[in-house]
Amino acid sequence: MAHLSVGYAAVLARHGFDAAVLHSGRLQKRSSFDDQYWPLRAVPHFQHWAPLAWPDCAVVFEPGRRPLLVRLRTVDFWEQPAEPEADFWLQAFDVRDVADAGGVRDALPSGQRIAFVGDDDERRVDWGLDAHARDAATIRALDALRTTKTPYEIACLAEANRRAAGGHRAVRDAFLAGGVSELDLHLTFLRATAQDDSETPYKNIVAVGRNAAVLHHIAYGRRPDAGGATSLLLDAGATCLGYAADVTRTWTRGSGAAAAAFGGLVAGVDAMQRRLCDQVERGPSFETLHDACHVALTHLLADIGVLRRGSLSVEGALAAGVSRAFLPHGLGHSLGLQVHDVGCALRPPRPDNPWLRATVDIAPGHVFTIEPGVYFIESLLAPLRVGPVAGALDWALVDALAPFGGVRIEDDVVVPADPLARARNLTREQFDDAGGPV
Ligand SMILES: [Mn+2]
Repeated sequence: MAHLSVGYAAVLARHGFDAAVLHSGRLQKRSSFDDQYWPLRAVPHFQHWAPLAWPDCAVVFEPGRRPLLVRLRTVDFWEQPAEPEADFWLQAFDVRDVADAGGVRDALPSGQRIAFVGDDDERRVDWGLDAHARDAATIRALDALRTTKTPYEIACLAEANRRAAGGHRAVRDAFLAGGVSELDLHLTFLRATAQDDSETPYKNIVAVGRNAAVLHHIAYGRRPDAGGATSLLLDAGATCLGYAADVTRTWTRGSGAAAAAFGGLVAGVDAMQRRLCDQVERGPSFETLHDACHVALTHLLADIGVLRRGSLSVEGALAAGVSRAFLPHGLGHSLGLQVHDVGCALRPPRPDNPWLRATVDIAPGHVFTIEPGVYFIESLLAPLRVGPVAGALDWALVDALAPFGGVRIEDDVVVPADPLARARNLTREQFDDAGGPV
């Protein structure tokens, strides 16, 4: 908290503010035709101070004073927000509980240059703050305070990974036993991690077989699988005090040549992913690592026979976009209070890396996901099938692997301060299971 106070004081001074008022967020209606609301997704800047997901609360920060937490505790016999999972952090605050929105406004400072930190402009107006209070440059500077994680934040991310790992183990076992639907597996994850669906850091991706080629497959199948050779891609996380784990594993099941070949692909992506995690070090830009991933993937495609040996050089395959047809998304992204965290994509990626979410020069304390994959997405493969390098690919093998959808392996890694040390892998230290044939 002292660290945060120093950072906020410097940003406010630089941008001409005397204080900051942070809004926890407002409940969003599920439909304007009804009076039901989504659970609150708190404003991450507010959560940076206070892991509290209650609507319309405020943190007031004034340099040199203890931060003030204004909690809106309405008397409501319909619902009450959940208690936070811990309350040790309250010691750092002066806390004022108020019973209505007017009470929140009365508790806020006035007559100073105040920065409003939140995404709800109506609330800014309600709270009597003028339009200058909402300043994009100030928000960007506050975002930058979240790029480098403190030991406390890394401990939260590690705990989130421990929780997610338990869910992955339970889902793996249920999938390998067979006879379950994607929805069953999703519910298995929620039960094993004691999370409600709205509490997971992002919607679980649970994709059996061909569905793994839909990168964000969340329309879960209801029918139990009929057994036989197939795959499961599970991208599912957990949180600790607002901090997210983002973890993906891919498992295969069953026998036969295609299952064995897909198992080999999973093992190959796993080995490549481990090497990429070991290359996470201070200095180069994240985009350099993303480029290295495409070189490694091109070699992997040749190793498993998708790219015919001797048909095309690595450079030729890269220039023809072969690896990009199998891996359209970025190698990873920054991780913290947001699953796609702030501060690491201040410059846009090169045009040939359109979906890359992190371009920053890698520095100690940054936390990234490393999540290479290989997918059989027909809309991306179709141009290759008829293009100038079509003959360099074994399309019979591609078509045999396509029913398995794809593979992604994703860990959360911390960039070490020591240039000779390996990056800390928060996921593997909890869960060293990458899938592969069983
Ligand atoms: Mn991710």
